Amino acid sequence: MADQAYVTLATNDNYAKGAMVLGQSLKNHNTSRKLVALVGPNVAEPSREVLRKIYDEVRLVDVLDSQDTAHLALMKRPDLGVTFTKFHCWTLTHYSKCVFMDADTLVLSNIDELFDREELSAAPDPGWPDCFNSGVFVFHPSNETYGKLLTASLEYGSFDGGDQGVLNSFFSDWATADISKHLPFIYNLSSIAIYSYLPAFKQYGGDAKVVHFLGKVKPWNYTYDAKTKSVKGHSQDDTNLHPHYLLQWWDLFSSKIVPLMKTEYGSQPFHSGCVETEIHESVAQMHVSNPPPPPQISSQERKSKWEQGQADYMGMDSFENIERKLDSFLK
Ligand SMILES: [Mn+2]
Repeated sequence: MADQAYVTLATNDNYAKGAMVLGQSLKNHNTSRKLVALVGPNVAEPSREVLRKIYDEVRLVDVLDSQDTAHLALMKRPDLGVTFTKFHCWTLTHYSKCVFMDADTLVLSNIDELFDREELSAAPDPGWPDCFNSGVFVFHPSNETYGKLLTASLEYGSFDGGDQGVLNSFFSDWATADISKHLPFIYNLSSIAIYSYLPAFKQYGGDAKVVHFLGKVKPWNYTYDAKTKSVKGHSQDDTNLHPHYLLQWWDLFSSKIVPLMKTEYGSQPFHSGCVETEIHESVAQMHVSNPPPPPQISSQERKSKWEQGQADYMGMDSFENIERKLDSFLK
């Protein structure tokens, strides 16, 4: 087991928070594998120190500073910086097999059985199920594969601008060649899928093992009141994060991670996102007070917004409301 590891990537201090929660969630579920965090140069030293407390190995990946082909590749395709940083996971050749997990994922139960799978195993992407989602995948570190991935990036670019596009082009037979490389969806459950197929979520959601907070707004963009255990919305709420998983993320972050950050940051300020009602009463009040109610929209308008993927997930189209409606149909 010592030659197998979970690997994640944090490119800034926000994603570092995600990586901290992810690592802690893997530990809470007693993984027997090693934990590796790749960090970019923009992650502050106290954040790296917190990561070192949770992860067995924290590795700085500075593509700009590297003497390898990634540096050359980056000069030709500067837009693919984060992608090349992610591909560095293939250079961890002191491990025979690894599971990569995005920093915006959260583990809900032990998933060590993923190491029974081979490269490249991943779950379908909810938006285009013939593509795999690159938020969770099993791979074999290899400098040769790493080199080929960089070459492929330069040659063909990325059809979605990120690593998922490159990886799907590179492992192009994933959809058809070997069903054992299709991870069940419960290893990479994204909220967007919950809303697009709610009855399936009601049927299978309880088996979820990994939640992936896909989309622009991430758990760390919210604020959290630990006293009332409530998550407060983000003003530009185009989010589709499931409130139940969002709360789980914040519960872990506020109880296990924030204390570590307080120790490492010391007198240096850092953004925890936690609302401390007792200490800064007036400031806290501003954070917890609800935003003004949105103007009422017609059901036609609402329908077209929904169809454009702009559901009011925290309000009228909240999971609870949809569930209530669905229950009334199913009765
Ligand atoms: Mn992600």
